[in-house]
Amino acid sequence: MVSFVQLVVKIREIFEQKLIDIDEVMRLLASYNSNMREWRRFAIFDHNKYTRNLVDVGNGRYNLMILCWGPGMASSVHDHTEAHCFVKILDGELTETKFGWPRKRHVPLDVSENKTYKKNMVSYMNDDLGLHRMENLSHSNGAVSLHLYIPPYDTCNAFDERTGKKTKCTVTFYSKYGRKIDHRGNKNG
Ligand code: CSS
Ligand code: FE2
Repeated sequence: MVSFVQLVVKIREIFEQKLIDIDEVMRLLASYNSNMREWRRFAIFDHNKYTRNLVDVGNGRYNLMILCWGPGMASSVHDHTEAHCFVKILDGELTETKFGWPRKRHVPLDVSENKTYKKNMVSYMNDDLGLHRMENLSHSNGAVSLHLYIPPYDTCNAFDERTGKKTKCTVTFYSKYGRKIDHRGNKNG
């Protein structure tokens, strides 16, 4: 069994290799049994919006962050700009809704899948699988998730669910390495 620190170190080791083995990363993330004491210094919540908290950038090939979702908070519908996206639930639950890419203008996006991830479960997403939204449907509990993006993910596109209209969004951090940064976190994504 790995600790959170060992997990971060093992992720660094995996990304010293050139090729990414998606199953290997999934297995590694799944092997971590979430322990709040180990990651809570990164888990900084905000009342207004879910937060992104940077944990590690490794050798520059990826970024690893903890997202904190208050009750009812959701991401936009977004793409992953050619990055692999792994999500491991550290606490609470998140529901993912997948959509197809917009086919025509001014038409609602098609929902392709809906799945709730519970503590310790791992999901994988990339642009070939379409778009998604992540949300914490709980009215009372927060959720905390660990996100690994390869390559590092700094811009993305958000989509209006009703019209398919696309807007650019930037990915910004609420804290880095456990320290809050002084501007307000992200707007979208
Ligand atoms: N992409 C979203 C979270 S769902 S993968 C974000 O970073 O805000
Ligand atoms: Fe995403």
